[in-house]
Amino acid sequence: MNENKKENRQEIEEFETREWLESLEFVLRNGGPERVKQLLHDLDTYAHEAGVELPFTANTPYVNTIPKDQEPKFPGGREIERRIKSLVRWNAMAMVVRANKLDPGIGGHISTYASAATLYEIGFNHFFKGKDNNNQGDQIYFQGHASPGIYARAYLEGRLDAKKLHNFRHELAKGGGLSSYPHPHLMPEFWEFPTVSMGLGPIMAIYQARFNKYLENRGLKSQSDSKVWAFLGDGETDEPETLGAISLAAREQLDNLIFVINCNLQRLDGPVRGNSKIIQELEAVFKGAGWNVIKVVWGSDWDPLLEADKSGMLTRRMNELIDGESQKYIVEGGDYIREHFFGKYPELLELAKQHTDEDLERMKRGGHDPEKVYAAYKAAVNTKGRPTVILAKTVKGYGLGEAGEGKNITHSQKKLNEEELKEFRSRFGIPISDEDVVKAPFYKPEEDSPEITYLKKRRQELGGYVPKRIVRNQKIHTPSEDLFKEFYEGTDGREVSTTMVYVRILTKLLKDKEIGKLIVPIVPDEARTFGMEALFRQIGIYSSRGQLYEPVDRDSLLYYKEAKNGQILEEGITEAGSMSSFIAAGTAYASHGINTIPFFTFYSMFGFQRIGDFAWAAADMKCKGFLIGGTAGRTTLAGEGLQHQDGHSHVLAHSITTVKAYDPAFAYELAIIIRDGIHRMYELQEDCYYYITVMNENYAMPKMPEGVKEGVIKGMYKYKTSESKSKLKAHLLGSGSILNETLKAQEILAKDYSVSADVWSVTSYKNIHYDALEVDRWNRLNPDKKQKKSYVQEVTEGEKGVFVSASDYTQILSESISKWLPGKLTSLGTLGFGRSESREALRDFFEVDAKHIAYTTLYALYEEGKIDKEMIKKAMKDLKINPDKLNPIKS
Ligand SMILES: Cc1ncc(C[n+]2csc(CCOP(=O)(O)OP(=O)(O)O)c2C)c(N)n1
Ligand SMILES: [Mg+2]
Repeated sequence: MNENKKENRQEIEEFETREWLESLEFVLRNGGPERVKQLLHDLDTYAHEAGVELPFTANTPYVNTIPKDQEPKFPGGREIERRIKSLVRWNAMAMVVRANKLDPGIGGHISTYASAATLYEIGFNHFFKGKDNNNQGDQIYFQGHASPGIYARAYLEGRLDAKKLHNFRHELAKGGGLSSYPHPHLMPEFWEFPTVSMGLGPIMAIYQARFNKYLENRGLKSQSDSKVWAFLGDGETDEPETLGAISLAAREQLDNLIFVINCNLQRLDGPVRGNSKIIQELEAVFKGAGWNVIKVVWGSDWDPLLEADKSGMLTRRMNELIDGESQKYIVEGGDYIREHFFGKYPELLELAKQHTDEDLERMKRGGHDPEKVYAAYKAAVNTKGRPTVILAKTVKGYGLGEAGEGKNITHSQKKLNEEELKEFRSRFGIPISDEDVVKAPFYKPEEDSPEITYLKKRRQELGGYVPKRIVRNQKIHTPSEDLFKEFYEGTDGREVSTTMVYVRILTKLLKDKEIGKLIVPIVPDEARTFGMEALFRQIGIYSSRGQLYEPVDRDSLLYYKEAKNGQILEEGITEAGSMSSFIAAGTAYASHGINTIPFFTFYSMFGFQRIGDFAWAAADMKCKGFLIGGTAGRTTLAGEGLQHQDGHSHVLAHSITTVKAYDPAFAYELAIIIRDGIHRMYELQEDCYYYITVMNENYAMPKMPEGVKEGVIKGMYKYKTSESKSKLKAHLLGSGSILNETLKAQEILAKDYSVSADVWSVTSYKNIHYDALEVDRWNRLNPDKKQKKSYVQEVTEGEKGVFVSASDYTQILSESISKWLPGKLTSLGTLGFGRSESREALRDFFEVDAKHIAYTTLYALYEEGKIDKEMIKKAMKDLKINPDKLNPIKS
């Protein structure tokens, strides 16, 4: 094609495009959006039939979803809200800068909030509902790194004083400080949801919104128009947890859920998607999942340009833009924008002619424009039948200017020099003198100033301040001992597993008049593994749609029953999702004043190991309930091998101070622990949750001996004193089903080696260890007072002989209590990788079976000089201990 022809062609195409667009505009004006949709659909079909395939795209153009003419009228005072926002910005910045001046390296974040200020302020002034007057209120997951802005607002509201702000990140200072991020554990009257481990907030918000509907559908809570808001970073969407459950939110039609993604295009190290566009990527993902997507890309100053753009070139240029370029425009300024953005096409240069470079530089992104953000929120709260995500384009470090606006270092910026402070002050019009500005003082106008009056009034009208954690549940009565009696009686020789006992306890609790309806059984597709399938029919599986099909097993007694008021949360294969439900149910006592009691039952290896970060967040949130680790124990779960056999979840649970962890052996122990758990958490209102491992080995459950309840709860008690009166004395500590191995060892030792060994059941090394640490500490700090004894010291006082422990968990658990025992402890456990093998072979391999326990006891006595070498050698032979066997720790 020669140059002339090419130009000609181009002209024709431009003319053609213009004509088509004008026709479309005509149709839109006369026939409305529905007619346009129909026409485009027909065109698509026609093109398809003519062999023209349109590439699949879930994207709309890179412009605002809500066109200018559909924006609602902004009901607020633009100017006063801008002034309030500036004050919050200043104080948030000052808080971080001061903290770092005082204590370099203490950290803090300016840039996240700086980018999100408008997103929050529109929420605070117009949408977020509080819980005053017993309103249900909204549940708001604030982005963790934006906490300085949330504190700064609470300061203006008069909820936090300057001293508290001064002690941001100095929580141990006199009078207390402010926690770095949202932590209910540290600020229980302020924060509700811990969000700073990225990805946890969004998925917890999804399951929270679903749980709210569950409560409504089950009649436990009245219907409300409360919303769950989750504010998150664009970089945060890389976390698998963030996007991992979004299809559930759409499937469940969670129109009570709103995600606001602050697309400042940057994460910590640099751009989120320098080479493409994060907003477009997320639009496609959320749309594909069935969400209502609202893009807020451009501020109002772009509207006249878009309107004047008859050729569609501006939209085309916007579509071409990539995030790396957008970021560069912020740093470079107006002339650069003119040259590189508008300069690409002569039409656009022409379009921008009316604007000075300063104008171009000042043209806002959508997320900084209150009217655009208001329009998006308004549309979101009115959306029915699906969740909404708002993708708001912002600038990281907005307003920091040279100090870090849009720069790659901005995330970690926490110091501003004098010039930068002055610039910030002037830009946001804070009345602080040049002289004072270097000290970055906090600034709050008088109580009766228009700003404070406006802000307080708005919050009053919206139901009070947020965030605010309010606990408003009533305590419940622990079910009576009658319910548990059958478990104290034993099984009369019938062989059952602790898993079966657990399911029976759960079934009985579900039938209890007072608490039955409050129980929330949660399973990630493992109900049949644990023998819980009878519950399907009995209490139903929750489904917001009921059951629209006839289940294949309808004729059977235990059919798969889904129901709108179903009680079980059958989550499918998602431990993260199930744990999020557990957290929603276990914190409902606070968020809704409803004492739901979750029992989340899972494969123990896929619990703490898989979702440990959630377990930590649950404790931070003061969550209650029972985590039940099923098929537990590295040697008790036979056959499944390395990836399934759990021998360390109790070690992981040990690290969370408020978790009560138990590894019970017998039916009565389990019953005592669960009853005590309900009592502590829901009657005494202690902030803790339980982790209990249950195993699948069947054996006869003994009758509860007299006077053991306290020991079961505290963590250990003597279960069986040896009948032998031999001087060779030993104590065998056993837990879980390995307790049976210690009982067998006790017999071997008495019969064949004249050793008198007492057997202790240890239900919780964690409890014993924590108690001993606490007593030691008290003694250390109170040398003048009468020194105390820890529980383990009390119960073992005066016991002679050696101690040998064995459990299906790693050695470190029992070793944690060794220094408080009156004799030397040798610990047997299951450190190492699991194997696919029989239970018997596994116990031999890990050296936790009866013969290894007996042999180890004899060796310990030999070490003490109580028996001679010959006897040891003979025992080794008789007990068939192979010294050359594989070392489980190294193989
Ligand atoms: C699980 C987890 N990994 C890493 C971090 C450390 N971290 C804190 S903020 C941040 C970047 C956040 O970027 P983005 O989500 O885009 O938020 P922005 O600050 O830009 O709003 C990182 C990596 C964290 N808090 N949590
Ligand atoms: Mg970001």
